[in-house]
Amino acid sequence: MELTKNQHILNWINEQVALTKPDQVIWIDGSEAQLEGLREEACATGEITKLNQEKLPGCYLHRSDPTDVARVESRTFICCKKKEDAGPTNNWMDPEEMYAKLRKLYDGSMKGRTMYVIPYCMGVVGSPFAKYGIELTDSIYVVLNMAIMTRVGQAIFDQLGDSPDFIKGLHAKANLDPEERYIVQFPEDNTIMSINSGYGGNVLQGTKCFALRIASNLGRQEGWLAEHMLILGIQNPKGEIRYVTGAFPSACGKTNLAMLIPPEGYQKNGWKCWCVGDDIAWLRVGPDGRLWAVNPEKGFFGVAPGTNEKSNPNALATTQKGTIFTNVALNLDDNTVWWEKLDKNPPHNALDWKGNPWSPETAEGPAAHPNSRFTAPAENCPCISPEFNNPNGVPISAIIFGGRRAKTAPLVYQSRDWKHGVFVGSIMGSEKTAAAEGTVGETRRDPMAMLPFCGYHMADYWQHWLDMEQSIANPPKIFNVNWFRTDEHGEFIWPGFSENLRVVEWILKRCFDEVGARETEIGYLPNVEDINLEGVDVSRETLADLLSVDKDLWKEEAAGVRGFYKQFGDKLPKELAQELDALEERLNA
Ligand code: GTP
Ligand code: SPV
Ligand code: MN
Repeated sequence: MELTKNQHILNWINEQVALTKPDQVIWIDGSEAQLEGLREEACATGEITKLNQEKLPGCYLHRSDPTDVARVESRTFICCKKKEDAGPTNNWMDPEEMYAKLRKLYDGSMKGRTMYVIPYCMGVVGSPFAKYGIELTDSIYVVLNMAIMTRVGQAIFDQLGDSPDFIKGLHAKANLDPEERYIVQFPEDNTIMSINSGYGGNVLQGTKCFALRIASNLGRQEGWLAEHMLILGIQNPKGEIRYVTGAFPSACGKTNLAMLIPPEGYQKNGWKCWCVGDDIAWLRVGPDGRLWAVNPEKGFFGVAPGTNEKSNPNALATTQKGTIFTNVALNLDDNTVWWEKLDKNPPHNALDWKGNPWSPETAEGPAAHPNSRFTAPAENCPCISPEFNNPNGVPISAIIFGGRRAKTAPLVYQSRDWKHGVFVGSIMGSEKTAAAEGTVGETRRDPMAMLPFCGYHMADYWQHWLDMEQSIANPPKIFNVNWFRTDEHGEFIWPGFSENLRVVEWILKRCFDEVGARETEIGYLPNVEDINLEGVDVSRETLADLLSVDKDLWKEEAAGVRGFYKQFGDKLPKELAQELDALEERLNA
């Protein structure tokens, strides 16, 4: 039954139905009864498997097609009228040409299938910052995931009333042909179309497609920022809670930092951490001139491998009910899930992520795919912030950029000012992970962790960041961190995870003028004695090493950035060109 009389919505849906020709259309009202019916149906067809309901109540396993296990950047497009507006870092095609190509692929693609109409909201429904979307999909998996990741249901139609102001999304699994896979954003039409995929960020359109690629365009027009950032609240022994955001590339530690549990000594002294978000932040200037962040999502689509009782107990606890696991291993003995580094007891009677028999003795590959994921409700998280549903969000003291760098970047450094901070974000580099297709380990530039998610010209995006300075009377301070420096054996030097709070503590002290720093060529670095090492097995010498700046490596780095900047030509903001010149001058002095 139709859940709205909004003619803009009804007309658009009628067109998509005429194109894709589903056998039936089901409107998602957000009720538990309807979702439960869909879970049963998906279990019956094998699309999902019900897990041990005593150990993992409300949890299910899904295996995606083995050719469809990560975002596909090579098949992701920004289709605006002018190629120039998409910029050199996005794939582009003329919108008319793309629509024509897609129409052929979607034509009749839902014959024999059901179309589900998912009304969803990014942000708190009814709040001034909320944005609405409708995703049409032929995948129950997508419906169930969207119901965890976003606010779904009748309330969205009630809010929309007769308004045409919603993001249109069409998703069809079609035949999952990787050669005909398309993830397409039409920012000028507020439209998203994805086809021939059933995986994560490709198809849960509220997340990367909308809340980053489309929303980054809206933010530019409306004067705010849509960012690939975690949001974390840090409560100190005085009871003050200070908030930071962190932009690290995919699979570089956002979820882990977002759910950090303070080291024991810190806990004893009264430190607590609160998770507001683990992947996406929408940032706006508040009436007080500070930058305020909301998390537009309602759940976590987190990396499973590496998540364990020690590295991220909060994430593990979050996944113990109402969670959908994708591409992890199935332990056949007790019908639970397993992934690499969950514990030291891999199951001996298991199915791997492809559904093939797996045991540690005979294993030829990992049990779980390196980009296997959990989709878990944020409300399950033991450290979810009381501000999670606050429509105004939380005020941000620091913005932290970071990536995986084996050598170059020190553990932490602070930018000299906002402009230099934008420069630091723009030159972010990271070693590639399994979160996207391609060769793992290669270093690539990933400005602000937004390379795959910026929905317009990257140089215009930097200009927008620079312009924001004018409207933020009390801007957050900008930092860069690197948890991933390695020694001569390739082992991580810094223990990371909980211990990262020691670095965040220094960052917050800098924001509130509570600690000094030493000025270096690349920015302000901590004095070695200013990072608390009590209760952690890291010596002052090791810390000094982690905080060292190798000028030769940085000269190479600067040259690499120069090469990277070249592709932006005249569009590169002059402030960033000047920052690069100044960095090189300091290094050569
Ligand atoms: P996306 O969901 O893809 O955006 O990833 P993310 O940025 O949320 O990354 P996540 O927190 O899931 O971490 C990815 C991987 O990095 C996991 O295997 C973690 O165990 C590992 N990791 C996270 N934090 C640290 C750290 O401080 N040190 C080390 N060595 N590894 C870390
Ligand atoms: C990422 O790759 O940054 C993710 C996973 O968070 S996905 O939703 O698939 O983009
Ligand atoms: Mn992400």
